Amino acid sequence: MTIDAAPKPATRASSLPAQPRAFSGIQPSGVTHLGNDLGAIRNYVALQNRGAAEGFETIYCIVDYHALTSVHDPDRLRRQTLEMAASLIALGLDPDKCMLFVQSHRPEVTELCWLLNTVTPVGWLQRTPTYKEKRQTQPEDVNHGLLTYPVLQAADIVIYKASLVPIGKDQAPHLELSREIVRAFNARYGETFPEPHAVYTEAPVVLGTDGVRKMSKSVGNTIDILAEPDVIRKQIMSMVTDTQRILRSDPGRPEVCNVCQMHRHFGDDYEEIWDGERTARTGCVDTKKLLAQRIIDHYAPAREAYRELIADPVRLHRILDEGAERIRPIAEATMAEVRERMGLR
Ligand code: AQP
Repeated sequence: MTIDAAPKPATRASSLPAQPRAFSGIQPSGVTHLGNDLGAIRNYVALQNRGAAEGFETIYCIVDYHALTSVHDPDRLRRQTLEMAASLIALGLDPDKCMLFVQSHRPEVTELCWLLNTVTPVGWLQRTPTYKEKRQTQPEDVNHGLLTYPVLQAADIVIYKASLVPIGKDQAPHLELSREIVRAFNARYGETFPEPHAVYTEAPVVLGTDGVRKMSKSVGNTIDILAEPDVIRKQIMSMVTDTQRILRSDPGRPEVCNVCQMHRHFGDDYEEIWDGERTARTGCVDTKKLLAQRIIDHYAPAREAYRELIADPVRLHRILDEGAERIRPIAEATMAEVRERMGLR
């Protein structure tokens, strides 16, 4: 686990929490892919366990308000929200150790988003890479939510005064913007929010099956870790490997082969596997088959847990409702303080 800079302890008599608090949000986007797990969810679980041992809080949120910028089918959004809750629990989140809830169940965050909008220059938002990308990928639907998306992210984090944010590297520009928004707010209204810091895994950017772009649903280059084994096998067998290795007898270059890179995360013997590639003892197909089997086996318990959880929506709703209730006091206290500081009360 890597923290991009040590969080500063609370200085003068501010209302910053004495202990660090961790927060992260994830979209209810239907598919949980390998990039989500290796890049972020593993750290959600690691921080949750550390927090439970060391006495700090960890808060995880399924960001359905954010999803509305792209998903406009209410039934789909509801279904995918439950699917994401089931996925996160199946992958190791424990509602007894962390607080897991749905963003829209704590609507105070939309008020805070509006208030933070008033300290955020519009130019900062127009420059964010995701906004520019979404303008390309959904040109018929460049809604205002896409522009203000990072402000809502900032509100998500700071309403809980979180200073540790486990994310993949693709989210770094958004987190930087959150830090700038925090600085702008604190400079205008006094020290209210801690500056959030990214927490990265050892795989902050996981490439997709094309071996070129970040693994991403919208690109369609994902490995869907909770899908049926046949689906996973097919996705992995379609992976692009070392493009210069044409013949089976050509030596491979594990350092540029995405399949070889993924082996790092599924077994201690990746150097042997790499050696087999370099000396052409093994071919790309062998290496892919092995990776597919390892990923299928690694996620088998999570797949089983997911099946059980998704078959019990009453339990999932209860967990999410309880999570939203548990964080209510933190959200309400922050909002009372912010309204006071801004002259609204
Ligand atoms: N490829 C990745 N490598 C490392 N981390 C990743 N994350 C996502 N893809 C990778 C991290 O997962 C967390 C959840 O991100 P999200 O809510 O943006 O999830 P997503 O919608 O599933 O990401 P996609 O697939 O990239 O979505 P689209 O295609 O809609 O843009 C974040 O911490 C993210 O960094």
